[in-house]
Amino acid sequence: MQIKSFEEYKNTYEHSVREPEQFWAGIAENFTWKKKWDKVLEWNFKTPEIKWFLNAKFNITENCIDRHLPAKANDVAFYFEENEDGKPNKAITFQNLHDEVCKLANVLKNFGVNKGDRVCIYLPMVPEAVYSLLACARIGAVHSVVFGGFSAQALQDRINDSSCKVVLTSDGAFRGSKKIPMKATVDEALSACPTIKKVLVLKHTLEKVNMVAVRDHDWETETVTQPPVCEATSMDSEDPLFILYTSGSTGKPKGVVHTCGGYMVFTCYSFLNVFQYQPGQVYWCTADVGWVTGHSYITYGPLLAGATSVLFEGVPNYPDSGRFWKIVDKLKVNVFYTAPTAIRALEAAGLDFVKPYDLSSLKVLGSVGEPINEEAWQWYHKNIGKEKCPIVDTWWQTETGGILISPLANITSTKPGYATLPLPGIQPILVDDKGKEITGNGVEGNLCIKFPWPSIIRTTYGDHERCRQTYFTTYPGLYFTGDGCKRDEDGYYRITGRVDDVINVSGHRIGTAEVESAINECTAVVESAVVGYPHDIKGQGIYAFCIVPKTTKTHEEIRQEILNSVNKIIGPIAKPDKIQIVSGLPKTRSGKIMRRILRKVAEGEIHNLGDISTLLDPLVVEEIVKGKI
Ligand code: 7RM
Repeated sequence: MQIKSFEEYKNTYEHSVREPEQFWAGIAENFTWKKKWDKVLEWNFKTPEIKWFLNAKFNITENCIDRHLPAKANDVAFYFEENEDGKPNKAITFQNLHDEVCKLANVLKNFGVNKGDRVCIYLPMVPEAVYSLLACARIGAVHSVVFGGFSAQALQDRINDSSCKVVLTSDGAFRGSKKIPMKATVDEALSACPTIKKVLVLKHTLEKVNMVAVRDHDWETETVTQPPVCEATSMDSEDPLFILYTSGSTGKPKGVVHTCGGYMVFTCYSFLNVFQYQPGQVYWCTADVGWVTGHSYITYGPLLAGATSVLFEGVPNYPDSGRFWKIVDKLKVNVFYTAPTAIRALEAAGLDFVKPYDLSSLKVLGSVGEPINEEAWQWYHKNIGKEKCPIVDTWWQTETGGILISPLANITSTKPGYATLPLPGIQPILVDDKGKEITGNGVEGNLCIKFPWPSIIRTTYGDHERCRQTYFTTYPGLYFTGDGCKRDEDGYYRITGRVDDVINVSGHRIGTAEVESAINECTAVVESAVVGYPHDIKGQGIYAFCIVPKTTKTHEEIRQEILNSVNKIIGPIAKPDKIQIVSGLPKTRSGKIMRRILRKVAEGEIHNLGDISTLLDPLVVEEIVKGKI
């Protein structure tokens, strides 16, 4: 499955476009199927309906675990590095992983979880989080992981949207020097989640928690008594594997649905090729399982490839900003995959945190989540990779399931800021705002993909029309990514950022509409408009313009109310960095907020606001510019 040279990449790519079905069937041959497919692909981007490896039967966990046991039962699947530095290392072998996943799968079965049922996972970055995803997959339950930084309200919305039956959680989470409650948040969420029957609670921070009789159960007590075997449920290729909620430009987050077969084939193939992982190497992706990167490149991709990974519970700057490099040195990490926001934060902390550690084990560096600026790229290349490690700048989305555009390590020559070239099977196309294809090189446009790949989104949970509307109607016949993109003279792709109302804060996608609706819940605020602005560390920060009528409250009191409301409705990750109180917003005569103007103000481009003549009241712009924070 691994491409070995640029020549081979070009030939493989050409083959994958000419004969996609034959190409992907060849890749799919590398997995263990109980029954092979009758047909490789059926697709229609209009409805949309996309099916890969039709009627094939298998279970992804047998491919992640059981398949490796004869040769590597005692090889390490995960090194677990705790939040607290200096704890003895926990090494989890493939056999251990098998046993823990089976025990947990048995608990889920005893809880009445059946194939197709939804299970919500709300856990910190502990091995049990990985066990949870796999235990669901083992019995055909659909996991819906909710990132631990989301609030009770956000958790409740997600549980109810997909009517989950069970929640897997812990007493709390460590975050640097702090302990964060999780069970208490679950309790609050469950005050209005009628479909939840059982809650399994892991003891982790050892904070006292409230256990509701009949509903809540202790993790350890339930799992220890289970046999370490559990037959893997036979799944159809197109049975759902998981739901993962993600933000878009409008409305509430939508549940992106991925299915078993195509997702398995693509995450494994992309993992092996992008990182050029070699047997025996140690791979570390610093993402959280709450995001798609943690699904595809901590859990499924590496395990399918039989890789040894690092699982890290902590944060980059605790106990100090050398933590990542200390772990790289200690575990002799060969492949390191992180986000630009972390790189920028560690760059700002200074080289004194890098110098004490031996980073010579590193062979490949990766970046994901947002555009990487040239300065961060160079710092990473020079100070971490010592100018000998390629940087794979991997572009992809929750909806794409896996990496679509990226260099293949040591095969594709890299360029700072460029995701470079599409993986085999990926057919990107740039279109103008009217949907006309922009051909040739040295051009820029909206990034679309014109042919399905195995791990493309299948639907948005419970609302197929929303999936169609969001991704397949803007440019009929194409999957629209929501990203702007350049194709340079060499045909290399450079993703420039979202062209819709989505803000990317530290690699986390946040919809402006969601933040606005949370702000508008404050009684003091009558209307708000939220835009992104360039932020040195986070990539983008959140700037909120809020209309507050005459009040006796101070600005600081109102600011606190707004922050509390966002924290409560979405979570701390969506808190605005800047809040400006205004008496009006720039609107067109038809009442549409002109975000273009607000974006410019937030960026500090106050002298070049463009045409404001169509505004209902051009004077509000003057006031907004004067009040800029
Ligand atoms: C994997 C992930 C997706 C959005 C996507 C882009 C941005 C991600 C890159 C990137 C430039 C990259 N999934 N994005 N990777 N932009 N270069 N290498 O992040 O669903 O959470 O976000 O993130 O805007 O549309 S995601």
